[in-house]
Amino acid sequence: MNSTQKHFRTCNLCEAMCGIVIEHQGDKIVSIKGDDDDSFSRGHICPKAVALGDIHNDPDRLRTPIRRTSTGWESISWDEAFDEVTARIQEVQSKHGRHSVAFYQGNPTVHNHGSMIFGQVFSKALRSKNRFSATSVDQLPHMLAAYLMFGHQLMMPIPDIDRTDFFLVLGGNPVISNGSIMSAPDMKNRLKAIRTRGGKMVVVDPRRTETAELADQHLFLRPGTDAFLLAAMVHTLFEEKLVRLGHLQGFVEGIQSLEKAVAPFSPESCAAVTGLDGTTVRQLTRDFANAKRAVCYGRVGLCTQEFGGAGAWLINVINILTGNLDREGGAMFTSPALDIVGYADRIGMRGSFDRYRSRVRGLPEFGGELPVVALAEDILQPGAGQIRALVTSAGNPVLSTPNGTKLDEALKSLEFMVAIDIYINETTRHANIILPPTFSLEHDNYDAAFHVLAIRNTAKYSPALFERSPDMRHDWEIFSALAARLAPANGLVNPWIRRAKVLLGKHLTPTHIVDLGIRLGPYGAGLNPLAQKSGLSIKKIAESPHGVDLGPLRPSLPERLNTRNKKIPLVPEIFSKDMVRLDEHRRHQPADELLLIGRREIRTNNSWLHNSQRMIKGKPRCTLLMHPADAAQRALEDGQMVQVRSRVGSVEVPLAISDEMMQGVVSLPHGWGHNRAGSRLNVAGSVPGASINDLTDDTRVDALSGVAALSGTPVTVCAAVEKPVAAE
Ligand SMILES: Nc1nc2c(c(=O)[nH]1)N[C@H]1C(S)=C(S)[C@@H](COP(=O)(O)OP(=O)(O)OC[C@H]3O[C@@H](n4cnc5c(=O)[nH]c(N)nc54)[C@H](O)[C@@H]3O)O[C@H]1N2
Ligand SMILES: Nc1nc2c(c(=O)[nH]1)N[C@H]1C(S)=C(S)[C@@H](COP(=O)(O)OP(=O)(O)OC[C@H]3O[C@@H](n4cnc5c(=O)[nH]c(N)nc54)[C@H](O)[C@@H]3O)O[C@H]1N2
Ligand code: SF4
Ligand SMILES: [Mo]
Repeated sequence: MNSTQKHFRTCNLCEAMCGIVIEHQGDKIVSIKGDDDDSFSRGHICPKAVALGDIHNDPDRLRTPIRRTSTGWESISWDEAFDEVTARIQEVQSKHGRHSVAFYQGNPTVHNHGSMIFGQVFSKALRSKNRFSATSVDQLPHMLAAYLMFGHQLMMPIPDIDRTDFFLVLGGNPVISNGSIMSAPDMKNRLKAIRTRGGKMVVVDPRRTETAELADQHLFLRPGTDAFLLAAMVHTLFEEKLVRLGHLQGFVEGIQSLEKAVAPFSPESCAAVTGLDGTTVRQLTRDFANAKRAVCYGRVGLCTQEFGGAGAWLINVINILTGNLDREGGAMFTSPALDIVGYADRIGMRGSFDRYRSRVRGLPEFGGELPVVALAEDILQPGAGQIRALVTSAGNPVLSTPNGTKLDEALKSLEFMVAIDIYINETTRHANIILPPTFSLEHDNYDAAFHVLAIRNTAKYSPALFERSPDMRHDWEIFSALAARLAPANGLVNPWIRRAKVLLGKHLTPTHIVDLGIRLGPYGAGLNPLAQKSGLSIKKIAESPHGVDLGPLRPSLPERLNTRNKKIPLVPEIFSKDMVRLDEHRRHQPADELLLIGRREIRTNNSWLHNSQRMIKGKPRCTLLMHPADAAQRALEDGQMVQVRSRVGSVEVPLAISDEMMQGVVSLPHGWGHNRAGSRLNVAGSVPGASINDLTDDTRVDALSGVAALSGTPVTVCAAVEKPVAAE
């Protein structure tokens, strides 16, 4: 019998980067626990970590490429799969043009340095402008604000929660999500520590969340109105002379235009829209401005709304006007070992906006991608430039993007679809071919994205735990194989491709590329072989299996700014224009409907952990939360099945009555709805739940940024109609 061995690595399921220790006997996992010696997580994990083992061993996980036939799926070889995929893509591109093949990348891409780097290589080889990703149902507004204000889409300021005295949270629930765009393990204790050291936390959310329960103050806000609250706060900062730029004084531009832009938004004039009275908003603003070190932070609930772009911009504005940007305990920038931001000039990843638009609705491009709310219509509506084929990778847009039913229909009409995924799920079941990559424990890991978005400067490298079987391929190898086949046919006109081709020809892995980046980064010794011992490299980082701590975040402005004049424009033009739209919106009378918002739950990870029994056991969690008064008004009882209906569809779910909801607002988690025929998710299918995105509306969008407006979807709720029992 094999002896038990210990393997240390980072859990790559969410953004928190917890250190884990996996005890195993040969290829059998004995346990997955928190690594007490990890420099960042100090032993903390959440209940999801064990799902790494469950997915690894899941009999439903695909291990060879499969092709759909009239009688079901058949296994095929990698070469056959690559050749067929390339031939079909080329056929569609030559018939209908390059842009007729679209590409969608989902969330796990960012948790895998291989797919992050080589997904780009593939995308360049495809040469289609119809690129989409989960960004446009997520953090797009923050990236847009970062691009326009700081000159780089990834310069999203990170709340320095370990040192702040005042943490203002809008539309985030870090106690459950474990934090997003503020990577740090053990979020709950870090938040508790703010109060222990005499600081304050205020949560603004239409639901009294698990995070709100830990806060000093929780404010119920009408969904979709954060931009009004924030504009009113900025208005108050000016009116009550609370603006203190401090150390930012010399490099902030446009303060007068800002004052003008927020002039119409007194707290009193916004009260009817937000549901928060003027006195409360003024006091909140004073508390924030007078705190020694404060930071304002907004996440998914703030981003995915009709004024998501304005909301993300105003958060930066508040941190700047109170002198809290780029200072300890405020909103700071990382100095990561792999400094993607610092290389901006060299690799040209600064960002871009509105260089072209989506075909049917004319929604703006951001960072080379179009908003995913446009995907279904761009497939369905005939005409020049129509999308006729799709490549998906690490995504499940049928469950994760608004009006999933419409996208589901659209996918059926494609001439060809290929999915790079480990499961046959609600989206990939439409593919002609599925290419399954290795899963987490079979490849090495360096969190190229999340070290850039963390609350401390840290670096950690995890080697693969298990050797993949020879007939498996990593995500990056799949992308690389497809790119190598596609690029020559697509003319190789793009210099990127030429460079990529050189890379592909050699045995250059994504880890080599990361290593090179680290050596050339702020802690590296460059390429001088004699100096290698003194600087960071993957090898050096790997010598510390519990991670390398590079210290707390440090002030870095104005040097780190990527704007041309090294100044921060407080009011980029598109935002001042958007304030006019915001002002007009105020005159819209709120309809007498319930407003639907989302939620996350500790044992979920978007749509894809439900095939682990341990993640779904217990009482049903896909329930509609409703305030007692709203339930009484509709004569609804706790636990009964209700029908929720929106403009685009309806679902049936059990009702859970709770005063944690704001009156007039209901909440349903996302990522459920595993009842669509043809998926192969046996465990998930046993507790399917319903998909909130069969209710969210693809026509609801932030017209400025193109992010989906998921928050505040108008719905009606009534008792579900008993289905008549079919006659024998
Ligand atoms: N209503 C509503 N909708 C939402 C949200 C919400 O709050 N409310 N949240 C949004 C957010 S923030 C996000 S990020 C999106 C997520 O949206 P998506 O990324 O589209 O969906 P996921 O559920 O994360 O699907 C991930 C897919 O990747 C596969 N996968 C897992 N690991 C790997 C891997 O290593 N390689 C490959 N190739 N595949 C892998 C899984 O099997 C699964 O099919 O959902 C969004 N949708
Ligand atoms: N357990 C678990 N953890 C996860 C994930 C998961 O699916 N499950 N997903 C991961 C991903 S991809 C991401 S992006 C992060 C997201 O991380 P978070 O943003 O922290 O997660 P959410 O729980 O979606 O928090 C959104 C909050 O916004 C509130 N809200 C909704 N509408 C509004 C509004 O209009 N205004 C305001 N102020 N609040 C509103 C909701 O009630 C909710 O509490 O979580 C990550 N971590
Ligand atoms: S908090 Fe995130 S990184 Fe930590 S164990 Fe849970 S899923 Fe993994
Ligand atoms: Mo996300």
